[in-house]
Amino acid sequence: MNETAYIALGSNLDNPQQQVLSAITALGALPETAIIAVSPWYRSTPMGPSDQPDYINGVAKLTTALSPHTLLKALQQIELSHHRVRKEHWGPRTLDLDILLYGNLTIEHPDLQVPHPGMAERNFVLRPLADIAPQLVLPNGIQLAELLEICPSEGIVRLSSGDIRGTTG
Ligand code: A4P
Ligand code: MG
Repeated sequence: MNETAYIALGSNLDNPQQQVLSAITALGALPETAIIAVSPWYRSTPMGPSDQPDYINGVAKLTTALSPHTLLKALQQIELSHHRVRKEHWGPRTLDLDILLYGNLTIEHPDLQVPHPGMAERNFVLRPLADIAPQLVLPNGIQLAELLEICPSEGIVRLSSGDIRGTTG
């Protein structure tokens, strides 16, 4: 059966704009999976160590027949193919792909927590998610709009589609 999944994309190394666009292409090529929507892109100041470049962040909405763990493995393969090297926690990365939501499931597994535990405090996740799913309600019954209201709004700038395609930095 197909489920709706929301994936957060983030990059702050090696031409982040190119990284996230190429990740969208890779998501669209996953088996038994189709992209339903891609949010606008945002430039955001780093959460965590501040001695790293700004991030490009966005969210993709998928429909998929892959199980949550199969989807996670597929996302990790895409990260690897974008030369992701895991070093510092919250440190810079060429590509980070997190499963925000998978249907209405709550998953508490050592390798996979859904909804993504950090999403409620991250405006660079909530804002693009709300752009493509303004009415969304989390599995615990909380509305996305409520989370967005109480989440600090500083540090992020929405890019125009021209910005994301036209820059190289
Ligand atoms: N994992 C558990 N649940 C999930 C899930 N729902 N989706 C596990 C994806 N993975 C999930 O992730 C560590 C482990 O999380 C994986 O092995 C998987 O089994 P990781 O990407 O290898 O390691 P990490 O970088 O230490 O953690 P994580 O969670 O990706 O980092 P964060 O918390 O996402 O932070 N600032 C801005 N402005 N924008 C950003 O995008 N991103 C980070 C990374 C820091 N600062 C940022 C941004
Ligand atoms: Mg991750």
